[in-house]
Amino acid sequence: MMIRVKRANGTPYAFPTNPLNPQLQSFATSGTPTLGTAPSASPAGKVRILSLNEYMGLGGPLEVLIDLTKWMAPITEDPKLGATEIWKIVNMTADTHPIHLHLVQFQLLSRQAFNTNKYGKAFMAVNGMTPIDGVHPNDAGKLAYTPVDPTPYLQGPAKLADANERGWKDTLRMNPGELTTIVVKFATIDPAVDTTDPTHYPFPFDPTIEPGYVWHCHIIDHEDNEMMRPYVVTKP
Ligand SMILES: [Cu+2]
Repeated sequence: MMIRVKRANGTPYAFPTNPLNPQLQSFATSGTPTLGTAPSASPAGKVRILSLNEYMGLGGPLEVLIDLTKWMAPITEDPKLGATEIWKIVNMTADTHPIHLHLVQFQLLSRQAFNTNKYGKAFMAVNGMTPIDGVHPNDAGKLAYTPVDPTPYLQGPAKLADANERGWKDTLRMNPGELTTIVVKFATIDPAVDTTDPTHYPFPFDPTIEPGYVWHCHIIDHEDNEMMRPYVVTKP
């Protein structure tokens, strides 16, 4: 469903522009956001390869995890304030997960299927099968998650966003057997914030202070069963 908000006098509402987020401007003029495909702007942002995992026991799944990593393990996502990052999230589980990032809004770039068997084997070869807690080596002798690039395992064409998900999102469904790629700028999308003022944060507050933020699956049984990770925004 599309909702169009008009002024009281009936004339269309003109979106204000935001120098930090030109996508918002293109959304206003074209009705559809035009997304960049590479990190841009200063400071340079990272491309991160992340994963959604199910830890299986003899009787079925025991835990769902992000990066095969438990909630209490040290922080692995540390974007710089104001940076644009690409997050490639590989869903290795059998379920769709509504993934939610605190603090920011983001946009969907694409979804693409991957060979789950072959990718799973490559992933397990370097990360093992048991959760990583950052303290005790898991069955691959690891204390930290090692990203495995899904590119060699992709299948079929990349799919663009559905019509109902072409705006700013704070939660997005990530389907099983698919790589979901999002673009996220660690800045506000609120055009009322004067982001050209050098004394101003890209937010009306300082998001780099402790304890930081989280990103997680929004299914309550999943988020309460470790499908959640802390992240921090660092000073550029
Ligand atoms: Cu979930």
